[in-house]
Parts: sequence; C-alpha cells; structure tokens
Amino acid sequence: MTSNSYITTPIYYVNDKPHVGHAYSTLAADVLARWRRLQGREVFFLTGTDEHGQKVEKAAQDAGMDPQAFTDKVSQSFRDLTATMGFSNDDFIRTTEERHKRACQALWTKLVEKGEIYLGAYEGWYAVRDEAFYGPDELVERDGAKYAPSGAPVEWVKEPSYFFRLSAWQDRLLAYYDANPDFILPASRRNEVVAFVKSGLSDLSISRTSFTWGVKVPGDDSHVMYVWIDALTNYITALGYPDEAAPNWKLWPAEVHFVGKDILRFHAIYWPAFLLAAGLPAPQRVFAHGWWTNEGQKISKSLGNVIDPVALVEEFGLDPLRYFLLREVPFGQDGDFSKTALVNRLNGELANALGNLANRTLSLIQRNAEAQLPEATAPTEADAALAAQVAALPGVVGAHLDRQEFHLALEAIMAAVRDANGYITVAAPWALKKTDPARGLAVLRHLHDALRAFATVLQPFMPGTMAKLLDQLGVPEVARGLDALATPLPAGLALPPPEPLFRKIEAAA
Ligand code: ME8
Repeated sequence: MTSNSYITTPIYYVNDKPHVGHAYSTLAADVLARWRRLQGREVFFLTGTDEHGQKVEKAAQDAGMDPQAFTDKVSQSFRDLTATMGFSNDDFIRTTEERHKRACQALWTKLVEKGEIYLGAYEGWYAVRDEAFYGPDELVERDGAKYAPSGAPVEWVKEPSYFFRLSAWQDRLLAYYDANPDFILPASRRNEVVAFVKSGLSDLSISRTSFTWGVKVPGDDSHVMYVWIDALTNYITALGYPDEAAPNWKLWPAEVHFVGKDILRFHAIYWPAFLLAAGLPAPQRVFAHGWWTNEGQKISKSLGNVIDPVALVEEFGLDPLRYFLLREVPFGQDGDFSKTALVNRLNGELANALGNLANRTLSLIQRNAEAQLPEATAPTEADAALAAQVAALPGVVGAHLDRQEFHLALEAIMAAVRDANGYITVAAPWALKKTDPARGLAVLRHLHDALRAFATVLQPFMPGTMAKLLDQLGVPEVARGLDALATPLPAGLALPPPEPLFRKIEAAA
C-alpha cells in the first residue's frame, strides 16, 4: 500500500435532507482517514453532493424551486452534517461546480478519442429513483406494474443516446478482479459482482435527451450526461483532473471508495471500466457496507421513520453515536438501529468500562500520587501481560482497519479495556496506599500507560472525548500519534483532576 491515502464517500443526492444512513457512510470514511493521519500518512478525504439528473430535477420541481437554488439549499444541509458529525473531510465537492463540469467533459472527450463511445438510441426501462437502467429480466411485477429489484417504479424510455462500450470490458474487468482480490470487499459482495459480470454486460447508455439538468455532452448540446458518469467522475475532479500535474493528482488511485451496497454495481463495474478505458488506474478498493433498518423496519420517508442524525447527537452525544454505529454491526452487514442497543453500549462499554477505568485511575493519581505521573518500575507478571496486550493494540487495530473491519478493531480495543479492568480489580490500587504504597504507584503507572494507548487508538472513533481523555492523561498534543506511543511520558508529569468522559443514560427514551 502507498503511503498516501485518498478516501471517499458516495456523493449524496440532494433530493432530500440527510439521514443516519448518509452519516454512516461518511463516518466510516472519516474514521479511516483519521487513522491514516494518526499513522502519519498524507490523507485526502472527500465527501460531497450529487446534484444533477432527473431525480434531483424532479425534487426541485416538487419544491417549486429552480434546480440550482434547490441544490444550493439541500447541499448545505449535507455540509452542515459534516460539522455536526465531526467529519474531517478535506474537501466537499458539488457536481454543479465548474471544476466538475470541466472534469466530466475531459473524461468524456478522452473516452471518445479512445473509441469507447458511440451514438445510438436507447430503448428500455429506467428507474428515476435509482437513476438506473434495468434489463427486462431484472424487473418484478406487482399489481400489473413493473418495478426495479430495489422496489423503485420503472418507466419505458426511448431516446437517442450515446453509449459506452461496456460489453467490450467484460473480460478485462474479470481479469482486474482476479488480479486484485481485495478490490471489492466484503468478499460476499465481490462474488455477486463477479457473477453479474460473468453473466454478460451490455453497452451502457451514458446520455439523455429528455431533460436538461446535467453536464452537457461536449460537441452535442442536445444531450446531457447520464448522472452516474457525471457522479463517479467527482472522485477525480477533486484531485484536479484533467490537470494531471495538479498537486493532489498523486493521490490517485483512491485507497477506498466507501459505498452502500445499493450502489456497488456502479462503483465496481462502471467506474473501473470508465477509468481503464480512459487509460487511468482503477481504484484500489470499493467497500460496500450494509443498510440500517429502524427498530426492524426499512427506513423510508413514506413510513415516516427516517432517523435524523442531528437529533441523535443531541440526545446521546456525538461520540457515543459514532462509537455505536461502528461497534454494533459488523461493517459490511445490515444492521438494525435501536435506541436500547445504543444506550446499552454507551452505559456498558463507554461509561462503565472505559469511563470508570479512567476516572478511578486518574482520581487515585490525584489522591495517592500528589497528582503526578508515577515512575515506571520493574513489571510483575501481571503488569507485563497488560503492557504486552496494550503494546500490540495499534498493530491489531491497524490490521483490522486496513480491511475496514471497524467492529473488530473496536472489539480488540474493548477486550483490552476489559482486561485492564480485570487488572485494576485484582491489583486493587486503592487498598495499597497503606499496605504497599510503592506497589500502589506502580499499578497506577501501568494503568496510565494503558489508558494512554486506549485513548490514542480510539481518537479516530471518538475524537472529541479522546482529546479530553488525553488532556486528562497529560499527553501533549504533539505526542498523540501512533508513533509517540513508543516514548513513555516522563514521571512527575502534573495531571489535572479528572472529569467524567461519558454521561450514563438511565433508560432508553
Ligand atoms: O446513491 N443504511 O446517493 P444517495 C446505510 N448519488 N446507508 C445508507 C442508507 C441506509 N438505510 N440509506 C442511504 C446515491 N445510505 C448517489 C451516489 S456516488 C458517485 C453517487 C447511504 O443519496 C449509502 O452509502 O441515494 C448509500 O450508498 C448512499 O447513502 C446513497 O445515497
């Protein structure tokens, strides 16, 4: 893996305000981006909004607004969410920006030059809600009407269209998947994509003439580009494409495109095909995560059960929400959102296990060690066992995050926190002040070292709360990277009195 890391989220349609599913995709990307920075890598982390196409044009019409004014407004609500969720994106792209139109037209022109695009006519099914074409054998029939597999209604479309020679890319895509076994994760999703490509690819309609809200096709103003070729191009626009001398271009190809499972086909089939056809490298990985349901039900506007991430942050706090979303469900699988489960994680793992461990240790340092970090002394067997587990943690967490196994990374951290709680219970430093004060201080030092490591590796998940914990532990800002863990803090360091890190919630609201 290169030392640069480019990490992206889907760009979200501005047809409606953001919900917890959108926050989830960007959260995963944020945690990986923060981890890479903690490793000292150069990172570029991108999110943004997808603003063209029929679906957005229709949403603007329904709102009685001009599409540009409408997209300005809704895009802002996604930008506001990045602040609410503490996202550390380096850029926020909008597909209505000039830089993006320029990139789309450049990519298109390149594909024309390479002989990959031809003019024809499209006749077939289209689902505006998915902004996707479907073959007749993919549709399901209900009450005499036809629907896409996603449940979206379809309409018959017949119009002139430019096509991308996708069918010619079938074997080269399969060869690419073969040569890059981790290009699509999780593996179950990879198998689905491979099977789909093996079943045969048709050429892809990549322009529309029946509406105008899109990027114009170079040299043919009667066509706008299909919203997916426009949307996918955002990932290279943001790095400066077509200016390959742009300072950020060196970050291509992306380390990971995070996407929901609903849009994997576009990212794992169309996108590498467009790129390879244009002579550009394909991304290193596309990770398709699962979908959240709400207390067992599909999240949908018509059911009125859309989960507002802003309300959750207000109710439970930002970091508990960030922790819960990545802890509760194996990343890649579907999950059910329940407030009871969130409260259980918050109370059990954050407030009790981690929060109490920090509070007990730091309070005892105030009382028994004159508020100063005790010296490191020769370890007992129990001390050495804890220290070894703690020392291994960055490597273990890093290996999981390299494969986007956020839940396993958090499980490994929590296992170490549980063991540290076992250690404090057995060592009982509160009882040692009178019987063996030197041992009491040594125990507190080992616990402090462990807490420092926990707080360091948890920063990407809970940046605000872990900054507070690192302050309480006396760790200077310059010593909060992974490398710094190798250098012990000096004995005698003055520590401030601790404050509770997490607020316990009595019962689910
Ligand atoms: O598809 N659970 O945008 P979109 C988890 N513009 N994730 C969810 C979710 C749920 N219930 N609902 C939505 C688009 N998501 C295109 C993308 S990219 C070049 C263009 C997340 O606004 C998930 O990541 O419909 C999904 O892929 C994305 O939101 C779809 O957002």
